[in-house]
Amino acid sequence: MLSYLPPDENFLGIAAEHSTDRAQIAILPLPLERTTSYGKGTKDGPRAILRASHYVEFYDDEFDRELCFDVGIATLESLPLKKLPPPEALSLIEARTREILASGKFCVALGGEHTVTAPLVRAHIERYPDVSVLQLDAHSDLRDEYDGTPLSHACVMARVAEFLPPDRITQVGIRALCKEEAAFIRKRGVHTFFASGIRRGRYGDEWIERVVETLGEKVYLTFDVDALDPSIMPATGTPEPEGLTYSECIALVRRVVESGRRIVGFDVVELAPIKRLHFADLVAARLVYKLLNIAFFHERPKSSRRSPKPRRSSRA
Ligand SMILES: [Mn+2]
Repeated sequence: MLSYLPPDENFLGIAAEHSTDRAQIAILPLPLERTTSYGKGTKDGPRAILRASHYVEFYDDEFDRELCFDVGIATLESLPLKKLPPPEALSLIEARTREILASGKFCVALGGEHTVTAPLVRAHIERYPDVSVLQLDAHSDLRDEYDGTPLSHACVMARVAEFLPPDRITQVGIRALCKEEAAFIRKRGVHTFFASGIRRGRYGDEWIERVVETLGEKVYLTFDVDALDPSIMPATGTPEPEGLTYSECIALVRRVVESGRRIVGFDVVELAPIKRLHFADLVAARLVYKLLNIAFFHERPKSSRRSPKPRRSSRA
């Protein structure tokens, strides 16, 4: 049984009729923070995104629609991850994700540290065995262990590569990794698009096409907000210069869908909100809604609605 957050706490602040059982989209807040290495605060990420989302417009000009009313977006209560030992916390995430997918909903997880992605991918593989993983990130996260634990956020893709063939992982925006991770990429066939390579033309002008070609028909997207340049996304544990622009990320994800591939679920992780720097929270909230608009590109709006949409007043 899934329980949902009320309109004053849910994603976008939408009325109950569009944000409960009938919704096609489920937002799952995962405030996990165990192994942050530098800046702290990822446990506050989901709440900051939900709060900022109340200032994101329902309407998207590119798609000319209000997706939240066309398909519905329900926000689940946060999982009680704080008191559990890490392996149990990850099992709980996997079980809840399975439950969401079994109910026929599209799952969007909000981190929290990147560690949450392993159980999310595992649950999606069960439903979509041939899924590819597209990882937008500054860090390749392929270390075997970090700070003495294999369950660190810095190891999450190494954990994923234990149950998903490494050549079904595509990483974009990478600009910080160790020698062993570089060797892992070469030997195991991970598709890695380095930020330096994108900027220096290593993949040609059509680098987005090169990325998309590596993906299968179904794609799980894991978006570590540190993929973005720190100028637009400073609110993350380990910000790295020479990041991607917001527009580049959107263009890439859009191209995935335009190429006929399907995004089957995604997460946005590693937001560590900075007090009085609320623009970064809003960037993350807008990103989530934009990614949803892109992922539901092919879903036709309903021809009629049962009742008038609730409207928020002013946005000024
Ligand atoms: Mn990461």
